[in-house]
Amino acid sequence: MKVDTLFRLDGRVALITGSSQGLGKVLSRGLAAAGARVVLNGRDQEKLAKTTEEFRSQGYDAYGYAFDITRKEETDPAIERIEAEVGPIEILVNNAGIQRRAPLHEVSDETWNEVLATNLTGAFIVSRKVAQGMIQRQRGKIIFTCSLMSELGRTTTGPYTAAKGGVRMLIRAMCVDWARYNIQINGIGPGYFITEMTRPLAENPEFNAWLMGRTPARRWGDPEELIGALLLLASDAGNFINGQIIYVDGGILAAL
Ligand code: GCO
Repeated sequence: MKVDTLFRLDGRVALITGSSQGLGKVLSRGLAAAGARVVLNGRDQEKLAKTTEEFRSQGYDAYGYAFDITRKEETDPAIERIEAEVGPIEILVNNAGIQRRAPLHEVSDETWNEVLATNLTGAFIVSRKVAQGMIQRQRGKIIFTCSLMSELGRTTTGPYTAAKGGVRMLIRAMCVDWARYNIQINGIGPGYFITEMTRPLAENPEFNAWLMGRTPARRWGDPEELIGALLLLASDAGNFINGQIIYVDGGILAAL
């Protein structure tokens, strides 16, 4: 048993959606450090180019493809271009997501549709296209960035909670349809990590006090603490793990 290479991803092409900033950028750096050829994605061309250049200056094999995962007419051709120009996608991380906080009775149709389109439907659109090649090659890894809201609600996060709950069951739906093709579909469930999405919460003393009491580890996570679970699911180490979510949350889901 060679455990020293079990978590390596040398030469494997990994597409990470929503990766020009936030958790997606950190996850991408973890995959690149394990040897993957990382394909970064975002809607903002300038921000994406800056992050891609940053990765390359750090010696990583990185590429940037700007497309909006909610628009099939952009996503399908972009994935075809990636597979033609970089190589077959062996690892897909469905990370792109948005958060819109408001009491549910004040949520507009537009906000609801925007959150569900990005956090759930967009991930399906990308996965369906990438899975076509994975099914042909009889191998692949699809990993979703889930959330504590895949399991529990928090006030003012209704659309996000509904979408992330849907992601939890989409993982299982893909598992039962695609595991037979040697495709492993799983999720990582981040607790609270300080990113562009959560910074307003981190800067709120009342929220911080609540979170420190609610988290058994009594602290925010460091985004790099997600890399271990990610590499387990993205590498051969996770070849018989399917339909699961690994929570990296400092114990929040273990506590009332
Ligand atoms: C919130 C946050 C959370 C985190 C994360 C927790 O408003 O409570 O945005 O949703 O982003 O998803 O797992």
